[in-house]
Amino acid sequence: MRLSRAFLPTLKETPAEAQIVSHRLMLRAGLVRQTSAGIYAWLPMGWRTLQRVGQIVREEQDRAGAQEILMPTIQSAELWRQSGRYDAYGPEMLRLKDRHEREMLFGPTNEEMVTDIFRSFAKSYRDLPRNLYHIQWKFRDEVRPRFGVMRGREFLMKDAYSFDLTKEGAEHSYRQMLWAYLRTFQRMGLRALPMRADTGPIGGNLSHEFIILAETGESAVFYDADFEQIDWLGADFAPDSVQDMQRCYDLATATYAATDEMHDEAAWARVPEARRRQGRGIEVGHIFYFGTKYSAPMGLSVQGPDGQQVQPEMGSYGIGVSRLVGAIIEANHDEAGIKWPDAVAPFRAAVINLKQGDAACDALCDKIYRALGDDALYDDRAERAGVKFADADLMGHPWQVIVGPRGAAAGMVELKRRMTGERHEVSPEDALGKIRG
Ligand code: 5CA
Repeated sequence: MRLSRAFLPTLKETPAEAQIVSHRLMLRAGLVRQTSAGIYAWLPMGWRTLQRVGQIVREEQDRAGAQEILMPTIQSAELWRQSGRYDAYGPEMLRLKDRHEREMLFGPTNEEMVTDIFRSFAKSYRDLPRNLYHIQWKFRDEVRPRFGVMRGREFLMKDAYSFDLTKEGAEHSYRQMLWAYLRTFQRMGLRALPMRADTGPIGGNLSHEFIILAETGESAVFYDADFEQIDWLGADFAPDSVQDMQRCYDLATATYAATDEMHDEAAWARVPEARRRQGRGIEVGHIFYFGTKYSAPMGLSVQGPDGQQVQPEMGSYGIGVSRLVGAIIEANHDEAGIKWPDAVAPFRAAVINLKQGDAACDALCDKIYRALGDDALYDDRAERAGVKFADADLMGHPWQVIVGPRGAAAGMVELKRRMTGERHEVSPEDALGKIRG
């Protein structure tokens, strides 16, 4: 994309309403625009990143055997009456009426709807196990929407739902998702720690939150320092092995790590004092095992191998896709702006033309830009070099290809790595090779 024609509205001033750095940078770099309290429009730069984050989530869900569907945002109150949650949910639920005065709601989560869909098709134990997921907008009328997309009212969530014949089967599904989550966050350049968590309005008695340690995080956490050192997906973990999935789960449960709601003083006292860590974190994912909490009241049952009807054991697994964009920035920035990890960057590289109108500079920039195609943002504006550098640093492209008249005459460019600040003079071919990885 050519910057001179792009819709990438950056701000010079720091917006006063933004309290945390990721929110400030998302507004300044033109990723989002607030349209109502806790509701955001995603502008080209933000939308590209949101899609990349969503795509990594999708690939890892598919790899773990979950199947993608798309359920609607609007649901009928009737379904929620069947589970008993319509009245229990409270003012966080946005309730609506259609023209026939039928009660509807904007979905805050989809346990009821997916159970309804599944019960209309699943008849026998051969229809199990299954895991269905979607990536869809949710609405929760949060009391205090804040920190931009971190705690929004409308937000994008990946939610998966597993159906198993037995408790053991359900526990296996839970471990598969725990493993998939560790992979998902690692691919985004994040270190997310699975911590024992409260189940809240989703219910059940087994649950882990995936926490990225950050001072600005909304969750208070307690953990054994050893927990941070675990190489979750280290070289000795074979991908997709059942034993390793179990080991990963055992690691997550053996070492003390809990959110404040689940904090257990007695267990905490057994952690050697020097290893006790107390901090804050951002919850980017949350997984639940809740047995028959929805299948029982909603009448979902299948015929078991012995001919008896069985109520499937269920779990649900959420990832805050839009929250992750904020969390990634919170973990990767400096005073100048965002430092996108390669896997989620809106553009892999900025091509910075230091002398627009200089024949050699224009020709070399065009060549590099054409070679990179959609991966590059070409700064072809008639702006000063300082402005271009500042914008590239703010927007955080992993690579900057800087083309000036002296280099262009010698057929060389400068290549800057945003994450480390390293700069090297290289040939255009070498630059392209590095950027393409
Ligand atoms: N049905 C379950 C799992 S699918 C569920 O809804 N879980 S949840 O309530 O924990 O939400 C899942 C994830 O969505 C959270 O871990 C968090 O990352 C994200 N999330 C929750 N509320 C918000 C919000 N107000 N703004 C942004 N992201 C949110």
